[in-house]
Amino acid sequence: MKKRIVALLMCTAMVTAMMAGCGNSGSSTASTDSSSAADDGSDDGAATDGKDVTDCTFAIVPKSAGNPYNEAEAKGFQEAIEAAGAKCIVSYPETATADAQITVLQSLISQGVDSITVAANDENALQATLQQAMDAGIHVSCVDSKTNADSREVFVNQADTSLIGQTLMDAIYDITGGEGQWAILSATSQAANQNAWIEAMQNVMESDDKYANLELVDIVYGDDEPQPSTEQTQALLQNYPDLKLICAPTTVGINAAAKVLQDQGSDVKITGLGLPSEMEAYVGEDNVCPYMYLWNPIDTGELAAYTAMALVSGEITGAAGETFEAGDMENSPYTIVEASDGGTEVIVGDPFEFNSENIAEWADIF
Ligand code: RAM
Repeated sequence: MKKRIVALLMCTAMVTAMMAGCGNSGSSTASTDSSSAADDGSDDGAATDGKDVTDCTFAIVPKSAGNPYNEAEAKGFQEAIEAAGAKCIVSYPETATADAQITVLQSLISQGVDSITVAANDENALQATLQQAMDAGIHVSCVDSKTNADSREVFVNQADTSLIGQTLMDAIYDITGGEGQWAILSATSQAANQNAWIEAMQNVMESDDKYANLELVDIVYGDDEPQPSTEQTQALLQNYPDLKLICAPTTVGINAAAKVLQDQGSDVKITGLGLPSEMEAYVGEDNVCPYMYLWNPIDTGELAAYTAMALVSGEITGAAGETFEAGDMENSPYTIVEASDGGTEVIVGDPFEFNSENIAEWADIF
């Protein structure tokens, strides 16, 4: 996992390569103006290939505003797009709901952007709107939280879903000593990423007797908002006096829950996915959160930007097996692979453990 986002020196080379690829394609629409960038809709749903990215506008629609994770992701996206000489629009929906995202998506379609990257608040509810975008020649990809396979060209997945499930279950097993009651504090009930990780955790539990003495007593939803997450944590503590651990696979939830546990002097432990900058005060062997995991959200946004640019330039179509360069990113070149939902994805890297040894240095970064 990369520590610092350095100036994207490779960008110039990449843009040059993209422009060259565009010229070679024979179907270049390099003169497309960013203010009227959507094509005329004359193609049959497949987006148009071979644009010069420096003439194009790339939009990112995160899950919601006011969440530092989403802001870090958008920052990585914006920096890479602008370093390539293209235009970036960051459009936050008002709430972490599909309806709020549809409003934002409709506006981007009317503006005629060339590419939309969305962190979906619902796996299926955006389908009609995203289809409308693709029909208008706009490239559609996902980051962080995916839509179904029909509503995207490719998904930029922060880490392999099964690996996240296994990693979190290993942490739960280790911190509880392998037995006792535990609960999940998630984001919204519709969040595709959290739901996939929860399912992956449940699959791990069912796949091995090793986890037989761990009892998952409840899954509650704090809607990726601090106050509801706080209230849900308080309710868990009240409803399950024998609770040993809460796992929150959301940066908002883990932060809110850690504060409740620390304020109450509770013996219940927390782990999950958290931002080091928000969790520094709670992470450590004798603290409420012995250790937790995440990845670099800035890198995730950056790879989403390179993916969107490669789609727009015609370098990739989003098909499994395609490979593309992503500037100076650690694992570049990246290869698109089959996803378990029948679509495709590109994986940023592995989940990373944050503990008392490394939390301070990462807290300065995100
Ligand atoms: C929250 C959001 C985001 C997720 C992280 C781990 O910030 O739900 O989608 O990826 O947690």
